[in-house]
Amino acid sequence: MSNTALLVIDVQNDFCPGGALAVAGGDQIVSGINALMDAHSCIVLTQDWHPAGHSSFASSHAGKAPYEMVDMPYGAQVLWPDHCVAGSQGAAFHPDLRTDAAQMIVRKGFRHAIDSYSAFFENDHTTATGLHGYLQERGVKSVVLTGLATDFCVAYSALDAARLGYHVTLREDLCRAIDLNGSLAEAKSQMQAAGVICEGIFT
Ligand code: VGL
Ligand code: ZN
Repeated sequence: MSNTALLVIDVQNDFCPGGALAVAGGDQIVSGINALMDAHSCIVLTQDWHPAGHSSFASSHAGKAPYEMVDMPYGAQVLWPDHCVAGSQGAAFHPDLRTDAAQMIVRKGFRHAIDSYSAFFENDHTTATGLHGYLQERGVKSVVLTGLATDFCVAYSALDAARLGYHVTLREDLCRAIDLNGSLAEAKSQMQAAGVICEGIFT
């Protein structure tokens, strides 16, 4: 539909098997996302895009290990293995993703001191990426979400999209999750409460 955008979140090498922050089965969604592109006239890709030494990396915090938490000025932050360093092979899209079909690529997480899971706002929930303005100017009213990871960047994007007033559909079969300490169940209940429609239940 012409007022619907397909958002493909972070289908990058580092989130696929063999990558620095590999999501189980992350590569299995690529062909389905490629096929779904044929049904959309507005296609946006996002790319997690961190400077070396980013504050979300455990390696930037003395004595901290990946998956531990720290308090940042904007709230609690999970510490991750170094991943998606701008310009690296790990930050590149999965080689089979049809990047040619996308009209817009949003890079996020490029400020040293703040992480950005959502395609719309950084983790302070205030600093905009510019995607909302782009979608508004293209007359988009609905978004369909796919990509990695269901319980972090996809969920944060879905929740922000709902808050901004878009009709939001999550293609759960075209997403894969990290599932850290119950984060998938938590993300799903938050998305359901926000009115996000979940389609293509993945079992
Ligand atoms: C993501 C953790 C850190 C994601 C990005 O794409 O879900 N997760 N950076
Ligand atoms: Zn990241």
